[in-house]
Amino acid sequence: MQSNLTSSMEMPVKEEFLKQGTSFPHDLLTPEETKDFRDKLVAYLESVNWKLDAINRHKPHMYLKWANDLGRHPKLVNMVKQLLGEDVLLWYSVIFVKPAQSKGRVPWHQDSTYWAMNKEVGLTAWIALSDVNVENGCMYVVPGSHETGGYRHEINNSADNMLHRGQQIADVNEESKVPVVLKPGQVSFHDLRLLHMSGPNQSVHPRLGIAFRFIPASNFPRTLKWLKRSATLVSGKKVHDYFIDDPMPKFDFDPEAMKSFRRSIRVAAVHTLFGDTSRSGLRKALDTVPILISRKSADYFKYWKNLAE
Ligand SMILES: O=C(O)CCC(=O)C(=O)O
Repeated sequence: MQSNLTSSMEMPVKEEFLKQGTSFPHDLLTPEETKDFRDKLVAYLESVNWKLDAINRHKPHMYLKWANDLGRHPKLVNMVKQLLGEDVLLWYSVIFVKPAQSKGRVPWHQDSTYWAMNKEVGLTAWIALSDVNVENGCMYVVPGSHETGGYRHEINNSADNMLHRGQQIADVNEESKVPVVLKPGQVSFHDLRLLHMSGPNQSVHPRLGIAFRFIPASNFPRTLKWLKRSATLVSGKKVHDYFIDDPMPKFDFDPEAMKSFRRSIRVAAVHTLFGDTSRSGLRKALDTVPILISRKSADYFKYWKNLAE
């Protein structure tokens, strides 16, 4: 992989990203910024007793001002623009934290399966706010796998699966997997079609990361177009109306932003459970039932509860 690029990305990085579907590590934050964002993330984690669920780790940039600042960080946006073009939407984010000596893991998957975008174009910028290495459960990627087509995902609802839909690909040839080792303040990029996974944290320190999902502004979800999802324009101009504009949180837990966030997760739940029109009714039912009757259903009921608020 490309070693340590700094402020602006050269053409070879774009070439590498197009060819490998991934590029890392890249220096993003100064040590001061890293400490500041890390302290704020840890304060948030303390406030939820380090218990992240299908709601409180999703789209934090919608209601935590610091997370919004991080997702719109000028240096980050500049890097993403070079990979996706001038007009860019930030449409999702996820806090990916593994407490010290925790079993949580992420099975092999392709993000494209659950992003369900009209075009398979988009990327994740995964920002490390602690050291991220093999011992504490860094991601592994299979470079080039973004060009090998869509894999069949099955549902695996084991308690240690950190993916809220429990999806996994069973038969990945792991020979060419590469660990995505990052220092605090660095970022990695992966294409939405790239095969990736991560193991448990076997170290005595938490692994702290936050993922921001970006798409070119021309892209949009192919599912349930009438039930609009929301996104933040971070560069250039809007080119369609398939997304509602996210309001910018003025401070953490800004009530107006919270209202939009609650709507956004309700909509995400409906899209997740019922949205994929590319699947037949029977396949959809077969995929949905294990989610509904699993331990994860408690999280989904919280989505429904939010419907009333
Ligand atoms: O943080 C991890 O270990 C996995 C992240 C991931 O699957 C993603 O960002 O798509």
